[in-house]
Amino acid sequence: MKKLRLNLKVIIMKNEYKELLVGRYYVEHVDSVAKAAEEICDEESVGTWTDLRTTEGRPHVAKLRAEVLDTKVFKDYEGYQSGEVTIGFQTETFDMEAGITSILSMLAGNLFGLGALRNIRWLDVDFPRSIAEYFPGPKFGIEGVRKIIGTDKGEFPNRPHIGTIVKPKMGLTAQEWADVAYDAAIGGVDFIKDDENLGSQPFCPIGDRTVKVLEKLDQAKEETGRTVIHAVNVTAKHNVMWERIEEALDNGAKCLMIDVILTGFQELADMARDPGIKVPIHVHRTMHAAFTRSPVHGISMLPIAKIVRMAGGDQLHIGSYGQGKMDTDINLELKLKDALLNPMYEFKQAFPTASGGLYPAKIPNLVKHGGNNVIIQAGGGIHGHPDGTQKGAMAMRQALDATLKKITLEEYAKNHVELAKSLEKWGN
Ligand code: CAP
Ligand code: MG
Repeated sequence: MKKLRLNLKVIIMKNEYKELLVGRYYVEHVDSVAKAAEEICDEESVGTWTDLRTTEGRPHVAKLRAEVLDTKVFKDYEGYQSGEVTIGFQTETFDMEAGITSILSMLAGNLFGLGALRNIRWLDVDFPRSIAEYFPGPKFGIEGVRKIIGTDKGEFPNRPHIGTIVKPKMGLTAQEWADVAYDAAIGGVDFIKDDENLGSQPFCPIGDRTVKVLEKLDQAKEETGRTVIHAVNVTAKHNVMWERIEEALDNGAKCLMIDVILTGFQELADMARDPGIKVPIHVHRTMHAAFTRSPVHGISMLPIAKIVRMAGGDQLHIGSYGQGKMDTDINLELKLKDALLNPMYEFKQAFPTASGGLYPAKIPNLVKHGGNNVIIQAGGGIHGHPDGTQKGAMAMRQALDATLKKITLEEYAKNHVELAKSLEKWGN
């Protein structure tokens, strides 16, 4: 697969020296919040734990020091102080040929391990244009994805999308997987994705799965007139991933999926920039909770969402607005939605995806918070329907229709048996 090389020289000349890349952190420091800020600046730019006699006074080095832009003290505890610090990193210190790795080595590098910081959590980031312009942003974005699927028109133009993850996660043969996908498509989903741990195991090789699913989705389209796309999970080690991308695309894949924490963000940026990839990229985030879940330490999903959009993810999992099977924080999820939808240079909007323990009764609340720009995904909530996948998908669509028509699910279920059975099984 041919990759585009950026003309770095041109971009660096446009880069204004004083533009800062801004990181915001929650800190707990054994001494003070002010010291935390200074220590982060030293460790992540031109200093270390002590003064440096030989090189310290050199002006071309000193001007690269990160700057403390703001500090806030929250509370003094026995033995530590908590607060928030805002740090400005000089854009000149980034090695942009190295890509996102260089950004992360500073904004999310050694600082997490500094001993005097009991806890530190990276809360937010703002990229100056000079950094953002190294990245492609989503190739399709919400608008592009809607055009492919056809939901820019219809009874409810630009409505939320319904998606499914074929379950069980693993074990089905490619044909069995495709048959389940067909049932879901006939039932009314817009989008079907591989589960994060389905790659190209011998029982369901990626090429075979791609072809068989495509055949069944083509058949569903002939029967219903509706386009449904399948996101093929290409996540793998570098060379294998690019082989799988090629294999999936050669077999007609209409969407690719990447687990971005596992592969690294730069792989996503390289995919989005690759002119040979002419399909949307669905971004799953498995393993994120290892560092996003603690409220005091690690990395919030907010910087991750901004990086994913900048790198070119068309769709990203952001949580399910305070419900579902995964740990959830509605206030954060609303910010994540904004990060994907609000203006960010010329980047297209990325589609917020809600997933994990969802079923029809969850839809009104998802639409209330997510509006039209939400992909509502259900695995168990579709394939676990008492009458199987097709009826499960119908129940999801009925719940969405009811919500858009402003009718309660209870009321709608009186004339929609699929929805009624789902409410009966999982409650309303
Ligand atoms: C959902 C899912 C997703 C989770 C991940 C799963 O399936 O496919 O991976 O949503 O969480 O395997 O659990 P169900 P998040 O619908 O059967 O729960 O979206 O928060 O990253
Ligand atoms: Mg999954």
